[in-house]
Amino acid sequence: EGPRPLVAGNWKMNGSVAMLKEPRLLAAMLKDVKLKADVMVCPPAILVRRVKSVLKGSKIKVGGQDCHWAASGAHTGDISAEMLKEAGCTAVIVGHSERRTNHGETDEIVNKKARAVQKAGLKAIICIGETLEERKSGKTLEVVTRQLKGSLPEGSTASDTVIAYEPVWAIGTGLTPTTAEVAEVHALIRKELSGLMGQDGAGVRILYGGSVKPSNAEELMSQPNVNGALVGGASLKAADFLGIIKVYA
Ligand code: G2H
Repeated sequence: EGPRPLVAGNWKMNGSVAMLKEPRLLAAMLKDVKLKADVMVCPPAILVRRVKSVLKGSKIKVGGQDCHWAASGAHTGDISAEMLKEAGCTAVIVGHSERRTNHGETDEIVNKKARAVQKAGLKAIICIGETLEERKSGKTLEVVTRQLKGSLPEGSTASDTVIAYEPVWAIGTGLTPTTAEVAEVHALIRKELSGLMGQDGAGVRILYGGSVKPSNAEELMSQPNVNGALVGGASLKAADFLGIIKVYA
């Protein structure tokens, strides 16, 4: 038996006050469901407090999508892990491929952000994953290993760290790796985590992300070392997200 799974919804730059009906609906639908997994939604930072209040009394957790590595200071436009914590977040996604690609975030930057998240007492959901070019040239395992080693702060523990494997070519494209490909990468990540963290490596949740939907969730989530999902598009509608969460009902 592995760690307790986590299904986290990454809204990306989607959402509005009108959309708050979705988490409200989700909370109502999950109210009496006994789940074998934790559930989290990660809305844009400006909606965190409102989502938090909509989810009052529910088990559903709230997370941020990114943060700065500093706790405060002259960083126009940025927000810190401390701020997300104060708003009610218990985790922050760092190093999503959209951050790495669109904002030039390197493993070194992701590492600093993850450390800031952990220092604030939150869980860092660290994203890694290869591009299509890297997959085609047989570099997947090498890239994933390099990103993991570079992005995982020293001293990380099973309780303050979650890894999300998201093949870049599977993000928002409807394409997913085969179950064998997913299992292969997750096994590698588990092995590397054990090398880097010792015993604690076995307790780290390794999520799969990239075009997870109700129709493929069961199969993907049943692979060894897959301890939940990071869900983008399919987390925006309560009914779709529920269809994925139900794997753990
Ligand atoms: C991958 C995922 C969520 P989607 O980025 O992080 O998005 O499920 O839309 O592919």
